[in-house]
Amino acid sequence: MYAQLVETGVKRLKTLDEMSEQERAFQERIDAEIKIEAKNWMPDAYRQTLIRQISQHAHSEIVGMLPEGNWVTRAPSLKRKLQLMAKIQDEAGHGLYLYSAMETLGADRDTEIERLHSGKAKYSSIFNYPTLSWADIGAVGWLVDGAAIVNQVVLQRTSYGPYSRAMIRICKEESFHQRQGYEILLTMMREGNQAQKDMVQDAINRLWWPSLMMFGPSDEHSPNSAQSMAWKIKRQSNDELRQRFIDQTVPQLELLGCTAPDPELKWNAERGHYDFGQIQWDEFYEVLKGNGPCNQERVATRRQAIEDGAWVRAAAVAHAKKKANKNAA
Ligand code: FAQ
Repeated sequence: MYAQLVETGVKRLKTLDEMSEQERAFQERIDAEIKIEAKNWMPDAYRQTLIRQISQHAHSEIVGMLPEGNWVTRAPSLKRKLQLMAKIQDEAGHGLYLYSAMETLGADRDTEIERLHSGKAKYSSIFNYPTLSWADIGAVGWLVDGAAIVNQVVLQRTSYGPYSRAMIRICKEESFHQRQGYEILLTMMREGNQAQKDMVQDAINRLWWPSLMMFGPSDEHSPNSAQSMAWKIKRQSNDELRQRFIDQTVPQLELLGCTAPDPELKWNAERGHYDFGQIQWDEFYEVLKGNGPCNQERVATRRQAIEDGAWVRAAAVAHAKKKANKNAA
């Protein structure tokens, strides 16, 4: 596996002969499926790759709360409002586990959050699309959480212990999110009027392709994959996971009685997978550059939240200090 990656990797990887003794011992530990823990020696590039991926992942969870928060005040019933609020709170919790996992690598949370607020740090492209109708909340749960789960189930086996353990906990909660989203859409399709059914199809039309983009660029254009696979940070490639997501989602789409906005989507019996059309990678890279429909709004909202919450943080610190002084006295 490693030798093959050395041959085909987008970035050339070091061969075992080119590695230092420490690097070789590290790679052997990875190959033996022994988790790397915070106190273990690790190559600086491994540490930096994890800080990059985990911080982007944490930012995605936190920014991902915003398109859903848009519908809390307009949820169609008390039950739906409670479900949505619980889901959004779960996403906040996921962000916190992930920032904590990132901190075990020596990264500073405030610095990374500042990078998000200055527009330098990435977060998942999907959250730069708007949620225009209630059906979008169903589609986000079904498609966006569905794609996140396919990616995260594999990350439970990632080589870095704290990230892997955070993923195990997160995956348990994500499956509830996906089901509540699908149930919203199923209810609209089975019990709704024509306008509500049209809303579901419209939400799928807009969110289908951006959900497929969540898995990242195709393997031959993914600069980080070869090294991340060799270090077993990533266990399956972007394209493999995208295909798995499509294969498991199309039957659910059919059960809804809806279609995907992809005329080339069809079962290929020979491959045992669905074939699908060309992803618009220009759009993906534009969103990454900050030019998606909601990039500016998302970052501005996060910045405002930090400013608005300053007094709460100050009060919490003052309270903690007072308590510590009292205990010391
Ligand atoms: N959006 O070489 P690769 C969720 C960047 S959680 C933005 O393939 P890599 C829960 C990539 O960072 C969703 N940027 O990179 C929820 C890299 O940039 P850099 C988040 C993207 O890291 C649901 C460059 O492109 N999940 O949804 C994207 O090996 C509902 C080259 O790409 C995770 O973060 C993208 N879609 O593979 C919350 C999972 N794709 O830093 C609320 C963990 C790629 O070199 C509501 N992350 N880029 O400048 C991963 O598995 C990986 O980081 C990938 C990308 C697969 C996302």
